[in-house]
This record gives sequence, C-alpha cells and structure tokens, in this order.
Amino acid sequence: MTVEHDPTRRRLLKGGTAAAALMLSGCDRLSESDWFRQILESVEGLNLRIQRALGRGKELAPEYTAADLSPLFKVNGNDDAEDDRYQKHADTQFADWKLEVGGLVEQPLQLSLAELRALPARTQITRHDCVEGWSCIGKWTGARLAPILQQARLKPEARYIVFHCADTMPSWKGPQPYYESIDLDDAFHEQTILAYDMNDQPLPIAHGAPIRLRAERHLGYKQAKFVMKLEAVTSFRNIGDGKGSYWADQGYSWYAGI
Ligand SMILES: Nc1nc2c(c(=O)[nH]1)N[C@H]1C(S)=C(S)[C@@H](COP(=O)(O)O)O[C@H]1N2
Ligand SMILES: [Mo]
Repeated sequence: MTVEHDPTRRRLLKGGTAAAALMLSGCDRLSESDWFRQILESVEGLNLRIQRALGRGKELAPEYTAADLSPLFKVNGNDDAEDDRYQKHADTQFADWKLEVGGLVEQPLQLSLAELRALPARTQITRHDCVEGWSCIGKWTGARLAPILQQARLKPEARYIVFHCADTMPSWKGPQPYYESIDLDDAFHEQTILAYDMNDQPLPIAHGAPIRLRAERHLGYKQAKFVMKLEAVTSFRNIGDGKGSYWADQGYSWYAGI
C-alpha cells in the first residue's frame, strides 16, 4: 500500500484543516493579535509538513545495481502489436516512426526515435512487479517525460497524460486498445521515462519497441509497451470505458502503486 492511499493521511489533513477553520470562524476579531497569528501559522505549517511528509511527491522507487539484473526478463501481456501500421514501422526498425504528443498542449509534437534519443535521458535499474506475482530487475534508459511535456507546454486544464499503445487486448466487447494514464505528479517524476533501451540494447519488440513507459512506483501493467501517442487530458472519462487504463476498465486499480 502506498501512503497516497493511507487513510490516516486524509484523517490528519482533515483534522488540521478543521482546526484552522474553527479558529478562523470563531476568532476573526483576534486575528490581529500576535499569539493568534502564531497558532494559525503553526497549524498551517503543520498541515504543509504533514502533506510533504506523507505525500508521495518526489520520492524515488528503489534502484539496484548491475549485479542485481535478472538474467532473463519475463515477457508478459502482448509480445507484439498486430496493427498494420505498427508492423510496417517494425519492418524498418521504426526509422520513420514518430511519437505524437497532443491533447491539451499549446505545442503538439511529433518526435522521431532519433529526436527522443537526443532529449534529456535517465538510466535506472529497477524492479518490475507484475500483479500476477513475479518480479524482474531490468535496466532502462529513456527520455524523461517532464522535459517533453515542458516542450509541448501543457494547458492549465491538463491533469493526466494518457499513453495510447499500438496493441489491443481482448474484452467482452471485443478487442480493446491498450492504454494507460498517469497524473501530473507521476508525469513530472524523475523516474518517469519513455524507455528506448533495455539492458543497454534497443528495446526489443516483445518488451514494447519502439518505446515503453517506465513509471517505477507502479505495478507492471502501468508500464505501457508499444506507446504511439501521448494525450494530455482533463479527465479520462471519455477514453475506453472511462477508468483510465485498459486494466482499470477490467476492474483493476487505476493507480496500482507499489
Ligand atoms: N501495450 C501493452 N503494454 C503492457 C502490456 C500489454 O499487454 N500491452 N502488459 C502489461 C503487463 S501486465 C506487464 S507485467 C508488463 C510486461 O512487460 P514485459 O513484457 O516487458 O515484461 O507490460 C505491461 N504493459
Ligand atoms: Mo503484469
């Protein structure tokens, strides 16, 4: 369980806000006095400190060393995307492929793999935890998502980034496009990257070529493979069945924190 979902967090925050509100409503006339201001400031200060201490903010997922790498990283879910356009790009090593960045942005982008490789990058050795109960440690290198979003200039209404993938998965409605989404806290997190290399080699198709999301504080199914398009949205209500990801639409947790 993550601190984000820890019920004590809400209780503590609520408690702090209620105490501050109580003092404000009852003590307007006293607001000039120094002792009142000190108490108010300490409550607000405490509130902020609790938020910072309990909020998932910038905290990093654990990172490992080369000695920890799994000898074989399991392939799970789709190991390819049947889509014709995807197959044509795969035949030419994604030479003409471009990542689309759109939705609620001032400056839509189309980034080739070469352009992505030239952007600010990060390498991280992390543990991938699948909800099915297996884990593998792998090394990922990719473009950090934050500078890409800064380049695209998010509109103020943007609250989530949706990752549209090339593959489909079965559902009772028939095949559904695989997609994922993260909030801006995660989008701007240091370890959130669009990985183009895995274990120092170009990302294999089975692991999601040409790029896959690595958002390391989340379960395996959030690590979207075969990412074709990023879309900034206010809400994911109108995408798929409206729960924010293919697996959330099937009833799994959207946040899927670890
Ligand atoms: N596009 C897409 N992304 C996906 C999946 C998938 O089927 N399609 N499977 C998910 C699941 S459940 C896991 S555990 C990981 C598996 O990644 P891997 O094949 O590199 O191990 O990818 C996730 N991302
Ligand atoms: Mo998974």
